[in-house]
Amino acid sequence: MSADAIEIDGREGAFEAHVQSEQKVEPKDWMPEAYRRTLVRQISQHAHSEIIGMQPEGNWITRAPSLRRKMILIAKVQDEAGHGLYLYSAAETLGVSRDQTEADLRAGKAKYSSIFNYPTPTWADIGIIGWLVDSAAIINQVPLARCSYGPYARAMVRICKEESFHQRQGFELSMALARGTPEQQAMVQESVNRWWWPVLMMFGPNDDASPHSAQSMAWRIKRHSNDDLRQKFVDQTIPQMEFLGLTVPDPDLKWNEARGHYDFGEIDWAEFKRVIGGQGPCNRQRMDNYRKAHDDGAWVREAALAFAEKNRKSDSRAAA
Ligand code: FAQ
Repeated sequence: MSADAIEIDGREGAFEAHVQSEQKVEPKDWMPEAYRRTLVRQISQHAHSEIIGMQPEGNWITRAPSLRRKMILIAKVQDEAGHGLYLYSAAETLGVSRDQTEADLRAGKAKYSSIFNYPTPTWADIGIIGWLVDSAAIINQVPLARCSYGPYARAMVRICKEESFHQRQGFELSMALARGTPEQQAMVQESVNRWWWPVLMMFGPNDDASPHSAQSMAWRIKRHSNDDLRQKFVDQTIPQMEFLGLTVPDPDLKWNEARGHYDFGEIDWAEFKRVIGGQGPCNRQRMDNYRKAHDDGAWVREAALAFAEKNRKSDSRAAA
């Protein structure tokens, strides 16, 4: 074995021991290239989800039914933009620029969460996104605050605090509709019927079909498997549904006393594959809007660069 190989093996071993002893990996630490690539993939995908995830709710800002609801919705959508920016910054600490990750999304090379490819035709969808989509996001992301990579873990602490406010406003909105007129009750039930299965898909493929889970868990990036988190979401959400007098569109759902969990039906994985493959109900529209916003913002980027250049020149004149 060459001296270099022994050195690399030594570093691998030290890295593994560091991670197994629950210490954080920081940007300047040595890390295996595959660990770095896994984080770049997950963090940038997560960032893109937050940015594309502004669209389904942004659709309702001009039509929110009261000033209070409009203020809440604007604040929520702004928070999502902020989450995207923290996450692009976390990815930059791994050596990929935000320009590059955004270019990959525009080029269709990068994924974002399947859930944001579904439409929001009714006001109830805004309550359901806050309640169900943010609940699922929180269940997935709270363990990521203990992820082995320091910048991602720290970003997650703040993001989860904001997501928990989002979840509460969604539950409160859904509760107002569930306790409202028969038309409002029917609207919120219809929305649950459309969102239930797509929300369960947010957790990713079943464990035996998830190519990345085992290694990501060994590296302590992911702390729980996709199926364990999905089960936690179902167990937590069904009593909330019952409290609101709502039902989920799953004839196989039932409490399993022996397991201490709800049993639930099989997800339509063909639909999941279609949606992450670009053929969901709104994939095209989401990407067209994203590319258009980028093109429309060209003048802002040019003006900011010209301003920075002007400041740089005047700073260097002052220093001379
Ligand atoms: N959609 O082996 P695994 C939010 C892909 S943020 C699309 O299980 P992994 C806040 C996966 O990337 C929501 N693709 O992969 C909000 C991989 O593809 P690749 C986003 C999916 O990474 C609320 C392949 O399938 N949250 O909601 C999906 O170990 C309201 C194989 O899968 C995060 O990103 C999916 N649902 O586990 C914003 C959290 N599932 O890369 C606005 C961080 C799987 O090989 C409004 N991410 N894939 O081409 C994670 O925890 C993980 O990346 C998982 C997937 C659990 C999503």
